Amino acid sequence: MEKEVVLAVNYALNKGFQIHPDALKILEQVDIKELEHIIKQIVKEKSKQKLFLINQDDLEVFLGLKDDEELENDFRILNDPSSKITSAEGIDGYNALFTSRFSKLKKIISNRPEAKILKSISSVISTKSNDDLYICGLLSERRVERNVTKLTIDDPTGSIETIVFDKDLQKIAASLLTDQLVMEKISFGKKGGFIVKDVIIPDIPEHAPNRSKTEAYAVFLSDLHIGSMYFMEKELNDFILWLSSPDPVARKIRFVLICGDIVDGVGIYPNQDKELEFVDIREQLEKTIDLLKKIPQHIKIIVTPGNHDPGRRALPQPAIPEFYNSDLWNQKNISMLGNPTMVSLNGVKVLMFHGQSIDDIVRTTPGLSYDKPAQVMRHLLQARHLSPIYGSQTPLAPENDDMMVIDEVPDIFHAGHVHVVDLDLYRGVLILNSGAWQHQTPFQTGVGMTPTPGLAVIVNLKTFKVYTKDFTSKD
Ligand code: D5M
Ligand code: FE
Ligand code: ZN
Repeated sequence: MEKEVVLAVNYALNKGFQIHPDALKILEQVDIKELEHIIKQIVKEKSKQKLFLINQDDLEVFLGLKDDEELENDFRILNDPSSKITSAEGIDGYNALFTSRFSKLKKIISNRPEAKILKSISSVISTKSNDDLYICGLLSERRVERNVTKLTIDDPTGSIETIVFDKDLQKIAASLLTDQLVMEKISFGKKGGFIVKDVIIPDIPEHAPNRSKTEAYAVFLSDLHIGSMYFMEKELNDFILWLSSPDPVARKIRFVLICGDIVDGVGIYPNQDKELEFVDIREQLEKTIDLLKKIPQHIKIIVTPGNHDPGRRALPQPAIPEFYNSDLWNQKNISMLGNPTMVSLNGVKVLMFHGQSIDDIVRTTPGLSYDKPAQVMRHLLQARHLSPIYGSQTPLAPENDDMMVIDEVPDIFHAGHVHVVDLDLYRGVLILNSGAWQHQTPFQTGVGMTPTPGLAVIVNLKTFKVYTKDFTSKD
């Protein structure tokens, strides 16, 4: 018997305990660095219970070798665009999309008292009044000229240019995202023009999140980029092996969420083939399923697409088509869903969105940056829209229904895309960006983007406590 095992056994014996021979067999297999801690904890717990025999069960429960069957793993799909995608065409399609966006967001803002006295833009333009008026519309343009900010907003009746003089209101105006819904309190200027006296956005109310009744954990991942030369296979594999280990946290994991850029794809950017280990999309997906199959069956895996995955590029995206890899679709514990999607994990509502729009927003909104994606996500919650800016880099499909509107406030808002782990809590909603499993690419080095790859973001669904576990080797 190893010296450490003898010491542990003597410790228990000196405290008046007996150790069952089956328990001893397990003790002999435990990592010797952990032994002292484990035996002390078990002695402490069992002393409280006045039970002075340490048996196999005690050790299995303590080491998490025995799964806690009480842990719930209730999974539901609350909203998946995959089956709703219609692809309306051309100008008519975009008119329909924006009409849908306007009416859905107007409904969201209608719980504000001011919404009861909203005037249409055409009626405001054609009348003159000394009273303050309220209007609302989608922000089509923001211009900063000398000391003023000009906001142009559109509703289905017309378009109006409004002027912001007030310094504080100009700061709010600077944080607005193009094509988001804005409500304005305006007055008629003495020299003409419409002066903005207040800016109101849809926003989310203070939110009391749903919690899991039992201490089940979920792991949040994204941007694996399988197939890329920079994919961190060793680190992701270590993470997957850890899921089957006796680590007490690993034993409680019931869900793994993968929020887009599962594979690196083919033909996504110029000369991508020079940076690919697998140049065939099917090979990339085969590699993916080989890895995912190593995750224990009692863990539910949710896979949603990003801009590198096969299928439609424009938002909303349907699930990665079965056509490319039927194995991914045939696993009992894998759910293939679209982007964005809302799922319920033991009652906790998680909104998953890859995060393509973050690029456009960082580029056009002062004060936001790639190293703080959670702040950008906060703006999306405030705008109640996942991808407001139209006509920039993020392609939006001309759907009749704007599925990118955040109708329902989630408990957890999960995105990826920018390869940086970041967390925030906004009005009770846990915002998290799950980083990546790809080393910094030459493109990212060139533009000065510093990713934080190889971190698993783990959330206790009962307490909402967040852990990040680093799988990058330090040697
Ligand atoms: O994107 C990862 C991040 O890097 C995301 O913020 C976009 C940016 N990125 C990566 N490649 C490009 C190119 N070619 N142009 C502009 N921005 C880029 P990912 O979706 O993982 O590629
Ligand atoms: Fe990515
Ligand atoms: Zn991406």
